Amino acid sequence: MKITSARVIVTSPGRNFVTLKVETDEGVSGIGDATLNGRELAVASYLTDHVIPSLIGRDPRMSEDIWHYLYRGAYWRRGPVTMSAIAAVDTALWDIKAKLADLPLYQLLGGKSRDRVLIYGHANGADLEATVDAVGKYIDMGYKAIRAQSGVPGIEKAYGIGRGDMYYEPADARLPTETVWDTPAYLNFVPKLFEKLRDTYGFEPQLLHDVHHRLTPNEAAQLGKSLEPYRLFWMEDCTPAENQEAFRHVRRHTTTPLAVGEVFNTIWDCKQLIEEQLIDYIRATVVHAGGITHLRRIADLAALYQVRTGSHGATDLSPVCMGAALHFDTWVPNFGIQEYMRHTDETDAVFPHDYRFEDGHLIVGETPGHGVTIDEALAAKYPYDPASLPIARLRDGTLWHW
Ligand code: GCO
Ligand code: MG
Repeated sequence: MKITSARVIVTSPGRNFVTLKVETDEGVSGIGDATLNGRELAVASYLTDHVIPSLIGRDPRMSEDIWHYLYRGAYWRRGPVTMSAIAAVDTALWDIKAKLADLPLYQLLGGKSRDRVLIYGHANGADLEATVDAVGKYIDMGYKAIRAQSGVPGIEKAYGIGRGDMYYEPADARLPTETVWDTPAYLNFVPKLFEKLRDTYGFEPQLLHDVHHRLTPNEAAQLGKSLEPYRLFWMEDCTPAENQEAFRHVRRHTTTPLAVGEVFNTIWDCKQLIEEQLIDYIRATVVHAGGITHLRRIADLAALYQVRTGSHGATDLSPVCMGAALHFDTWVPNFGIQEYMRHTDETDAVFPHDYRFEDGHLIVGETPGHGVTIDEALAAKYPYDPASLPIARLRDGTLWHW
């Protein structure tokens, strides 16, 4: 059996997505997500110019060997562009493999470890009251776990208050929008938000919060401590994680659970965080961390240290990634939670899929493969629409972490 062709499909049904389609001489094809928000064409070129020519003629069932061929064979290892490209190939090959076996993908990983996948959605509001109302709406929709982000008095464009209620869109302009960040204003406000949320809704809903890398380790430790009475499910990306040792300080000072990893590409980015038990949840996901083959390595390492998974699932990860992630989540023994921001109707129409929302959970489909396809004729109607993620500066102009 051989790969006969592969191509990259760039489409923008509501937002940009990059998809790899792999075809074989047996008529079975598979697709993988390769979307890297704000850097889409870099991955498209990496695939088209460098990866696809080396795939033609290979046996698509040799997904492990192909993974290592693309990882080691490039000589230049790791990085978001390379690893998103490898992920797209890997996801497409698992899709093909499962179709050949006539099984839903989770069966090839080891079968179901659970019937349904706990998910969390994003409740956002321009101020405290609006955020409290937004959380209430998610509770009414059946959500069991909700991430709360709010506008902060004194900060004009706080992180997390994007366009759209049910989906989240931070890439808002051709060139990065400049936002201003004020750490003291934020640290004063966030505990008040969670106090109000617990007063209003009690302790049953699981509440999450994303700091989006904005704090120093000591500020993160302070915030974690001040949020302890409100028992968060997690505090996410509390400080940048390039220096994994930074989390020692945070960990030492707070029992608020820590989640990190949406920008990680490989097991090397999280090795120390996991081995020193500095985090509770690892947020690496299929598309940015080398596909199912590599995410499985990360999850297995994490399992040794009782770290659970909590994969990234913002709107900028396509339904193809979400479908593959749900097969992974349905299988992975040390599952924690899955982020789920919905897609627009236009996106859903371009990527028909068989997973479904029910009672605060997602249920994986039973279609052979990962259960997501692409309507290429429809995709062609939505040309690429360049958009960048914002940047953040401190009040004095210093470039900060967005
Ligand atoms: C999250 C993330 C996203 C990112 C986005 C960048 O937790 O969902 O922080 O909202 O900002 O995926 O493209
Ligand atoms: Mg995040």
